[in-house]
Amino acid sequence: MIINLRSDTQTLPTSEMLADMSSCKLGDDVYKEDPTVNKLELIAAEKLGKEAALFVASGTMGNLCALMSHTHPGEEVILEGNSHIYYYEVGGYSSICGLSPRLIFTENGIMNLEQLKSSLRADNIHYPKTSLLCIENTHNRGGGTVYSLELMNQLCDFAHAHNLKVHVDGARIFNAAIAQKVRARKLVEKADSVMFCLSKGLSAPVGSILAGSKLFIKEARKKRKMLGGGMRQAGVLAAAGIIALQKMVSRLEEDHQNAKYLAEEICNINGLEVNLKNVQTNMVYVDMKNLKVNLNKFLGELKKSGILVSSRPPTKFRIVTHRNVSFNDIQKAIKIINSLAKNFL
Ligand code: TLP
Repeated sequence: MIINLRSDTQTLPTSEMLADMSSCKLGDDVYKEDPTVNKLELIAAEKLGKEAALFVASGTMGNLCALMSHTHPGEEVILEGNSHIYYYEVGGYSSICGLSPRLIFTENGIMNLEQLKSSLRADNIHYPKTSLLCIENTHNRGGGTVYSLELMNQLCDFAHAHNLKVHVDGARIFNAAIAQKVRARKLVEKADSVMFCLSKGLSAPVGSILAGSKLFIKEARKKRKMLGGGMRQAGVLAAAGIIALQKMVSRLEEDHQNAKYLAEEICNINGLEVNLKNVQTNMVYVDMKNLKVNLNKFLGELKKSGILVSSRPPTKFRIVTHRNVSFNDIQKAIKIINSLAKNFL
């Protein structure tokens, strides 16, 4: 049996999702005539406390539409140095949006107000115009770390006082909300836009949401079309998204508990290290630098034993807990990781 801890993107749709996907009402969403997509967008906007929302094919497309709608080519966007937009989105901020990145490097993905302040340069003939700040909450490469409500508000207030817009890459915004027991809409209240994924811990098979003001979403809809993301009878996908939003949010807490348990147990395994401080949601980054084996070989052996994780070279791997991995699976995975690590001490 495979225990797939590679990512929460690996979740499969629930049977309720599959049933609704085959029975929902459909139309052409490019004409805004798909009632199921329209319903999902309404529910999503309400959940995020924004005027409007747009169903997009992926988190990457949602972020891209946001960047394109908030900025103009030649401008500068402030990003955390390990952010998904910078690191994993094929450089679309540059090649498609024509933006230059101003990076803030942090220890665990969480930038503070001082770092933001010192990254923002005074107006000068030599510099590009800085027009956007992106905040990733939770922060993936930071370890699934969380920006607190207080910090979100501070960063947004500062950005707005300096005429920047704020976009939240909230692929896992509900994990961030649940981890600090606040409502997601509160966390993004001051942001101009937010993207979140239906296809991660929330278990929908495909799709993300971009939310913001009516005017912003009108622009983003146009950009989505330009990118080839006008999806016609997309209600078949949106139907699963509705269940994801209505029924799958509160169970994320279980994933967080499993991640915490797993992290603590891995800390007791000789040769493996986890920075427990950064285990705040559903991710665990494990450092195997003290084992006498290279990362590829170790992950290959894990795979042979039925455990899938993500490689984070040079010496780390990432484990993500989710709905399709039970507590029982977690216990099995710990045993397998433990006995494998022993071979390389
Ligand atoms: N993250 C994926 C991989 O791309 C790394 C994962 O397995 O975690 N923002 C954040 C913070 C993300 O973690 C991801 C996906 C995205 C955006 C992009 O979403 P998709 O994959 O739907 O384009």
